[in-house]
Amino acid sequence: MAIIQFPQGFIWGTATAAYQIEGAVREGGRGPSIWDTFCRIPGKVKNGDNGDTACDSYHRYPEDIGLMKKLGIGACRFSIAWPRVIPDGDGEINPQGLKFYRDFVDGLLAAGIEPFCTLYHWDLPQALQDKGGWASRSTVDAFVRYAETVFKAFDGKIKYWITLNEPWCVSFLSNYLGVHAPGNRDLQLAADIAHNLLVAHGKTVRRFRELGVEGSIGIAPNVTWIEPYSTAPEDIAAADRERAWYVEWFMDPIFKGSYPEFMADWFRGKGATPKIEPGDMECVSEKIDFLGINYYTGNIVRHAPGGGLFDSEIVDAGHERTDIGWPVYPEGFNRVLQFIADRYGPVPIYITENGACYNDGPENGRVRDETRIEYLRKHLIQLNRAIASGVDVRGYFVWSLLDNFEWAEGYAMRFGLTHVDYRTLARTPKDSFYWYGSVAQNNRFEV
Ligand code: JJW
Repeated sequence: MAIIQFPQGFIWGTATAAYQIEGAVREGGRGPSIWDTFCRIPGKVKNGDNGDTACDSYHRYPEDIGLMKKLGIGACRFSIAWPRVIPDGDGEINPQGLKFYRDFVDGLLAAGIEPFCTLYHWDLPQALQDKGGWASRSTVDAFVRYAETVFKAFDGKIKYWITLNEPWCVSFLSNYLGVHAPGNRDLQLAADIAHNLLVAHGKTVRRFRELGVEGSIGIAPNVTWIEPYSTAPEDIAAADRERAWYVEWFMDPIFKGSYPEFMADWFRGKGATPKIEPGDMECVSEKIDFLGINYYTGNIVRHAPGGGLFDSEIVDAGHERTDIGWPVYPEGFNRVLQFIADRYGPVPIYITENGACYNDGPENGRVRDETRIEYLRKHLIQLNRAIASGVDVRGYFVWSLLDNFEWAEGYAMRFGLTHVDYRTLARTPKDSFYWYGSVAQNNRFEV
């Protein structure tokens, strides 16, 4: 038996997001978000599901904090719903919204759990979408004002801040591929939104510094590892283009102050160059204290003239797949971390999401999700290798504490360490909950 040991002080946590777990969408003064709207467009979300109730964590958060205590984790990544704090996005501050999150954060702190707060996890106030959404610079300014409101309300209580979750999903998945809210299909719009999101991120980091807020701030992009199908130059180039769309398109501006040249050429060729204003790139590249990384899967890609966006196609390499259909590719975890460390230097990293969709349910009160334990075990082995090689990873958050609303997949896809019965809202820790709790409490595990 071998021991996989993590560094002293390594932070273990779980992650959730407001729209996916809270419910209570018309309580406490909350305003509507783009996901409330999107869920009501027929065909957009599996089974016509929506976040109206979700896991009812708005009312049941003390029980959820109890689950975190039972796990023995040191940190909780959660998100604040902008429409709860400023219901129309840029108008009056809603004191009930701030109170809800103050009670939640105080509960975490009383339980000895460090809050990691995501400011934006996809639930844009609908009123701002009605005025152009992220395509409009006025939304950028409204976001900075919302962030400042929350910084001031939680200064000294919340010391880890994430500006944006997965800007690729917010821009391209939601406004080019049309899979997520608001469901547009326009490459120029998506490129402009991707740019404005980066500007909003940079301006928020600047405001955080100007206010002298205690703690550290970062961003949490999603990354998919892309491997070339062969050593043929055209396959390597195709894989580079695919990976750049997920990784470099967002990280180069933050760490290098410019877009990756060959991708900028590609967007120019598509007539979708983002509108960059003077000073934008200096703002976007405002130094961050840490980089969040959301990793789930990897793909094998080869050159395919006319295929996809980049004359490429995904090759089915026979990897096992989770129940949502994503390949299980643990080696990609180590490789993408090496790639990021090599390209961007020694930035502190937190794995802000890693987890798997397996839809096991309870049998006689127990959920035997061995496949999730295997997924986590394999990925933590790869993470340990990345750390041993010098990548400065300081913490790891499983997606997710609870089964929850998985966006366009609705409640059909389960990522939780805890099973949620959506009829009764009863929580049942799965076998993976106990396995991960042991890892978190011992900072190591056996293989
Ligand atoms: C890509 C679907 C066609 C979430 C995607 C769909 C079709 C080309 C998990 N991360 O719920 C990526 N998640 O809220 C944040 N990460 O394309 C948290 N990425 O593409 C989790 C979904 C995702 C995706 C979902």
